[in-house]
This record gives sequence, C-alpha cells and structure tokens, in this order.
Amino acid sequence: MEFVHRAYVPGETIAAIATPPGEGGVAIIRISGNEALDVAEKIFTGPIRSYQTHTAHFGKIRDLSGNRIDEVLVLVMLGSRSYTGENTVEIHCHGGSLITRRVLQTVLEAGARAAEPGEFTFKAYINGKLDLAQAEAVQQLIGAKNELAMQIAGDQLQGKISKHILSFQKQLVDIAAILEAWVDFPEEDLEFATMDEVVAALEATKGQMQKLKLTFHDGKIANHGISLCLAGPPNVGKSSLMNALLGKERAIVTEIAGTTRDLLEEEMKLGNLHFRLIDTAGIRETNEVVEREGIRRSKQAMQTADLILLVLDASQGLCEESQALLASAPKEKTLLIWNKIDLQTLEGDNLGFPFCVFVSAKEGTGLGHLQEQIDKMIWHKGPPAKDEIVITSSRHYVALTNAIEALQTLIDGLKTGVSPEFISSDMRKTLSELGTIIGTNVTEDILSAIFSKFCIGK
Ligand SMILES: Nc1nc2c(ncn2[C@@H]2O[C@H](COP(=O)(O)OP(=O)(O)OP(=O)(O)O)[C@@H](O)[C@H]2O)c(=O)[nH]1
Ligand SMILES: [Mg+2]
Repeated sequence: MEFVHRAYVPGETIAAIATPPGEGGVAIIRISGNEALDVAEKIFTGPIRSYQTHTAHFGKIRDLSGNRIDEVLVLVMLGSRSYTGENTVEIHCHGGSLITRRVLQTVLEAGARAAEPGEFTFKAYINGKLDLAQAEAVQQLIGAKNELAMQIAGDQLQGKISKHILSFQKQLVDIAAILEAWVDFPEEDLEFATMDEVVAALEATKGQMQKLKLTFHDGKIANHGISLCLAGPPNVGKSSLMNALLGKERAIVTEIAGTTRDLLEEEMKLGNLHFRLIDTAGIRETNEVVEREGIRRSKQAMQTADLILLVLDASQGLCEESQALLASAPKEKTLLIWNKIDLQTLEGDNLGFPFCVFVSAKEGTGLGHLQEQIDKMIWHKGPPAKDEIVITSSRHYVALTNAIEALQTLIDGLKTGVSPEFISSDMRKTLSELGTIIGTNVTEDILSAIFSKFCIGK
C-alpha cells in the first residue's frame, strides 16, 4: 500500500503543525503513531507515560541537548480513542511561527517523520475511524465558505452519505442472493420472488440512488458558490450595482459610457451562500481597441457565468444595444434588472424573461427582491432542508452515475433474459462503484488524490 507515492507503514509516527501558519495565541503540534509517546518522552519534561488518556499536562519542551524551547500543555490521547486511531500527543505551545517551527523541529529530531498533507486523516481512514466519504467531509468542513456548506459537510461527517450507500448495497446484495439461487437451482421451482418483484425492487433502489445523485445540483451550489455576471449596455449602472451589492466602492463609477474595461471579480456573501460577482464592460459597437477587448471578455463572461444579471436603464428604455443583448441572452440563466427606478421610468416590462426585478443601485432599493429572485433561480425546489442529505463531491456524483448505469443494464438484462454471467457482472460493477464512495473499493491513486488536497496537519 502506498500513500502519496511513499510506502505506507502502519503505525509510523508522524508529526505536523496542526494550526494555520502565522501568529496566534496558541499553536498545536500533533504527533501520532505507535511511537508518539517515545517521541514526546524525549523532549517533554513531565512523566508522559504515567498520564491517563484524554488529559492535559503542563511542562516544558527541551531539545535533545536539553535547551528549553517553550512552556507548553500536552494532551495525550491513547490507542483507538484518538482522531487517527493511534497514540496521539498534541503539544500546545505559544503561537509564534518561529517557536512553533522550533517545537516541530525538535519533535522531528526526536524521531517523528514530517506528515504529508492529509496524512492524519488518512490514518483515521485506514484505521477504520472514518470511511472515505467521511474523510472527504472533514476537508469540506474545513473549507466550508458558508453556513449551508458547513451544515452539509457536518452531516456527511456524521456518516449520513455512508449510511445511504450501505443501505443501497444491502438492498442489492439481498437481490443478488435471489438471482444466484435462480442460477444455481434453475430447474427447481424456487418461490423466492417473481421476476417482476425482483425488477421492481431493483427499480426502487435505482430510484433512491438517482434521488441522491440529483442532490449534487444543490451540493455544488452550497460548496462552490455561484458566479454572477453583471452585463448590459454601457452606463446602465452595472458597476454601481456591484458596489451596492458588495457594500463598498469596489468599481469605478462615472457618468461616462464605457467606464469599465476589464472584468472585475469579487467574492460576496448573500444570505447563507457565497457568490463570485463579475462586473463587465458595457456592450456596444465600438472601434476603440481597449474597449473592444473588454467587450469580448464581457461576452465570454456571460457565457461561462452560472447566472447573468442583465442590467438595463429604466429611465432610458431600450436602445439598440439592449435589443441585441436581450435577443442573445439565454432566458433560463438570465435575471433581467431594470435599474435607476429612482428616476422617471420609461420602461418596465419583463420582456418575456421569467425573472425580472426593479432596483435603484443609487438608493439601494430592490436589492432584497433581487436576492430572492436569485435564490428562486438557483434552487430547483428551495434550498436543502435542515437534515436533507446532499452530495457535494464530483467523485461521488460520477460513482453514483456509473452505479446507476450498471444497474440499469442489469435491469434491462433481466427483462430481456440475458445470460446470468452478464447479470452478475453488472451487479458486481454496481456494488463496486458504490463501494468507491465509502472507500471499500478504491485504488491508491484515488486515495492519494483525495488526501493530498488536505492541509498538512490534518
Ligand atoms: N439615478 C441613478 N443613477 C444611477 C443609478 N445607478 C447608476 N447610476 C449612474 O449611472 C452612471 C453610470 O453608472 P455605472 O455604474 O458606471 O454604469 P456601468 O453600467 O457600470 O457603465 P459602464 O462601465 O460604462 O458600462 C453613473 O453616473 C451612476 O451614478 C441609479 O440607480 N439611479
Ligand atoms: Mg461599469
């Protein structure tokens, strides 16, 4: 077995700084492995072997020549009752970056090896403390940028995805037993179940798998956020709207048409989601080289954005540029925004767009309604409920897609009476694809790819 291109040695003692770089009140150096206590004993002044598990003790760290490094608290967690499932010692030292690195250096000199990114969690996975979906949830929890992503990752860490996958596997294994009995004793009139019942049971499992797969739409939004592109003719107030949404003067605003040239991007939190807001150059016919390049980028941004906020000037009505833009904007991902409603308005039709709002970027009116409309556009059926299980990993999505496909082939095969070998190979494929999600069936490359995304010390 390998982990990130090095032979994996069970129980090997590793160490890393577990807190973020920089200065803080406290920093934590984590040591885990069979020799964690031996390592700590060499450098800590207290009788570390006499401590009970899950207790904290004050003392000093000294290097191997006896020089004092820092006054610390050590936390001892023994055996399987630790995050990794192996003996673990945490050293809580003063949170300066230099002192923290000195303590780590001392720990390494005392016999621990520097941990690879994600290696503590990898140990937890190998030692059966977490399955693979839970280990991935740890990473998502750490990286969660909004409350929804945090809630979803928290649920996944509790093993909710794994519970679903295990239940699918159980349902399929039960049916596989019936199919096997049919193959092994074809001439006996076994009354386990009729073919219709078996197909119906498989369809039901497939339906549940599909339902889980479809939650990826919501999971992606919660985890990765949404890109919103402000587009429209010049001078309609795109940059003003960007500033109003961000609550700061990020973009230059002037009364001159063609003020914005480059794309401006900014992260923004709206409700409990995060967005990437992109301001673009106003689109019009021009021979000016810089502005033309800006407009080319605007059009590109409109194509790649998840949603287009198409801004028009309600005090001006429709110009030629707006007509062309309206004709080219894909209706399903475009929110029509009439801006400048504080002025005398000439226009205010939704122009056939299902989503349309009226705002004044200048006075900040209509922004709440704008947020509601964005919410309506992005969720298929409202945001995920509190304890709804949602998948967020494209790896899980692909595995579920493959499993559903293999299951469909199996069902079709049963209906058309194909030979049992094919049926059983489709069943095996379905089960093993599901297994890759929780880690019962994964290659070392997949493992390395997953864990190398972690930070060192986790
Ligand atoms: N009265 C009023 N004026 C606004 C409003 N929003 C923007 N403006 C004014 O409209 C002018 C153009 O605003 P910008 O935000 O620069 O417009 P833009 O769409 O980014 O323009 P370009 O970058 O040139 O494409 C400025 O003078 C703003 O003060 C609004 O809601 N009401
Ligand atoms: Mg602008």
